[in-house]
Amino acid sequence: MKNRRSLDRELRPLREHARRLARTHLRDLFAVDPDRARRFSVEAGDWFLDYSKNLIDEPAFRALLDLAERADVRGAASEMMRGAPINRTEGRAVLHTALRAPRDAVIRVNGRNVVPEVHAVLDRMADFAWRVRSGEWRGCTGRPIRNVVNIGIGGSDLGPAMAYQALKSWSDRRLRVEFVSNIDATHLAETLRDMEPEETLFIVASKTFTTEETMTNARTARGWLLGRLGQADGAVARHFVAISTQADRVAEFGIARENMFPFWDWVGGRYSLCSAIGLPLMIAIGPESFRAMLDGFHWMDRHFAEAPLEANLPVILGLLGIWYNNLLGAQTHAVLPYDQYLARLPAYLQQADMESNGKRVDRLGRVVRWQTGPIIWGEPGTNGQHAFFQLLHQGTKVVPCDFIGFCRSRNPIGDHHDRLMANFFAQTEALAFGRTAEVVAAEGTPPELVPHRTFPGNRPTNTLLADELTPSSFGQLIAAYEHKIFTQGVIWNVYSFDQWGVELGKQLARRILPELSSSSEPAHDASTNALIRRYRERRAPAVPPAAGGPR
Ligand code: G6Q
Repeated sequence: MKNRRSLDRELRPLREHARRLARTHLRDLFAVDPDRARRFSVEAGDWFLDYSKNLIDEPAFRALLDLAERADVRGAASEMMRGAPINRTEGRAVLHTALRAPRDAVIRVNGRNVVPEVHAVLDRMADFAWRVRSGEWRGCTGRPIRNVVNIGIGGSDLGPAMAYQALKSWSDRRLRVEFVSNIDATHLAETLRDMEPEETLFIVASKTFTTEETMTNARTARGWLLGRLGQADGAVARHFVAISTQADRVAEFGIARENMFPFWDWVGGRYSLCSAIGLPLMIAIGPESFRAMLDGFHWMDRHFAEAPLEANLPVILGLLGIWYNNLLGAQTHAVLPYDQYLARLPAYLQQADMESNGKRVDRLGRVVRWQTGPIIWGEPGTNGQHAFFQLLHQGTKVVPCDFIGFCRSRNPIGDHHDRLMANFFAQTEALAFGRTAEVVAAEGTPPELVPHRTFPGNRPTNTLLADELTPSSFGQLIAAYEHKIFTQGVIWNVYSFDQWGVELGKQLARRILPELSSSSEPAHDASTNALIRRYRERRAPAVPPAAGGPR
């Protein structure tokens, strides 16, 4: 990838467009161009993106495409997809696209084609998923598995947890699938509360197999299982499997090698859903639906690599994000899925986006003089409408939003879906066009209320619409966001695949942990010392997991 000099200079040609468009209104842009909705929309696979309700016009859009051209987004994508070590601060390739490549693809890391290994693991996962789903895989007392509990955090949790919820209507309802991530024992305790250990399978998902939260939860779960079954370590073989890159640490924990599903250091945590990290999802929805999801991801990978920039859905999403973030002063970006199944998508994208592009130095280590990743947030519609939409419509901040919806519901009951979608369309219309003071006054509104009831409009939105939420359309959507994030990282000239910013807090926590139960003076700043002392005075003694742990 090119180490470019300065984005500031590259943004110059766009600033004039931004100034011009900041003085216009979406109402005018639509009025002067009857073809606008068609001109600013694109179809990619199952997805239709209407981006006409953005504060852009043809010259501004062209200038954005030029920016992508100059940043060589296409070259950078091809470098990533052929296995170059683009994660330079960690010295690694970034190959989540290889996880969904077809069997006959050839993608080399250090000269070795990784595709056969990827498919060998997928086949093993499929075999295991089938055995659990069919009841062939049994617990140590001979009972079939009814509960699957994934223990992982961050990238080893958010992806499969979000996807499981998204594709729940494709899942085997006889299985209960849960995701435990928080080191707060409440998460594990509440999850295991009504579960029978004989029917419970734990999946310990950790790339490094050292993550404090995951290992603490895994040890407590093991204590719970062995304590409740009154058995020795043998039970672990029937009730624990692992997903990791670290075979030795997995073995040390007591999980047999044949019960470990590997992945590779060229898979970043937050990009790992398509790897063995997807095992709980595969068990839930079955190997066939999982493969359909991978095909969806792969379809979008090809589109990103091959479609011209002006018709490239992830590139367009990325450029629009740059437009607001770097030229029109937006600080945040809302993701608003109008589908309850996608309720966790905003949380998932928070990690994908903010951990990737929440960076303050460029690829040469210099502090950047431009804005990088935005704050991502959101909730499913229509819930958000009764909460924070007030600010979107009448607040003082620009919040570009992605509205994501489907033409058909997986639960076509009564007129729910039409009502949901009427709101979906109404919101982007209201945000774009608002309601002028004149119209509000003409409706007979008392003059003193007119300002309160006026909607300025001119608030930008993307509409992403697909026919139906399927494993494939879901895979396409997630891949589109991955590549949007990649596009932006290239333009901001930051390294999107490391996350050093999570380290300092972890180190300090390791130092503080022994201080919480010690009587010697804590050695921090005055505020932290006082808080630690206060906690010490009030803390309760711990209960050992096997004795009194969960339950
Ligand atoms: C993701 C991050 C981070 C990671 C978790 C879990 O990109 O690297 O969220 O996934 O810290 O790490 P382990 O899988 O190693 O437990």
